[in-house]
Amino acid sequence: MHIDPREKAWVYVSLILVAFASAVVLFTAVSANIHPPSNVETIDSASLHLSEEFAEDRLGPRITEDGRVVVTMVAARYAFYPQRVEVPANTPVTFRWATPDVLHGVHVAGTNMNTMVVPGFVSEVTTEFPRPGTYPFLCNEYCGLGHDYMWSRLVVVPQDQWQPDQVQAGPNPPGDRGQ
Ligand SMILES: [Cu+2]
Repeated sequence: MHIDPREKAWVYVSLILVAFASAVVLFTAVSANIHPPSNVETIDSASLHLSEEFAEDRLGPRITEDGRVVVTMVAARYAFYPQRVEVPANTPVTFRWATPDVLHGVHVAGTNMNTMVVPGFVSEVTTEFPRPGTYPFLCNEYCGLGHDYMWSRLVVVPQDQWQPDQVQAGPNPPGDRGQ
């Protein structure tokens, strides 16, 4: 088979580009520990409202026993609950997400907080917000007719002004808090 020498040259160029891109992905994954969020944890979507962690009165930011900031949220058609969440700036914040209905995505515009929320699974992302301010949570997976209206607020406040909604007494998930 005859291949034009110039075409052959461009085949090599594109192969080199693919090899280079793969090498960069591999290098950052190994050296800087950069990975897509990959928390595999299952949950029964149909009974979220009865679960220890995702029941309505247990959503929102909390401080765990070992001092971490954890925000439990539900993505449902068509909002993120709670609809306003306050977190401290310059502090690692772990978001834990579940959905009772369909596939959603969560993106906090202007930050690197971004994950899919898949029915049957708990999504977990840990990130830090360097700049105080108000950011929208936006849904970036089409989830139905109200998808356009699916958003809520994240308020990043300076560390010394932040108060958790709840202080967790037990291990994660919170378990029975004496009720
Ligand atoms: Cu959605």
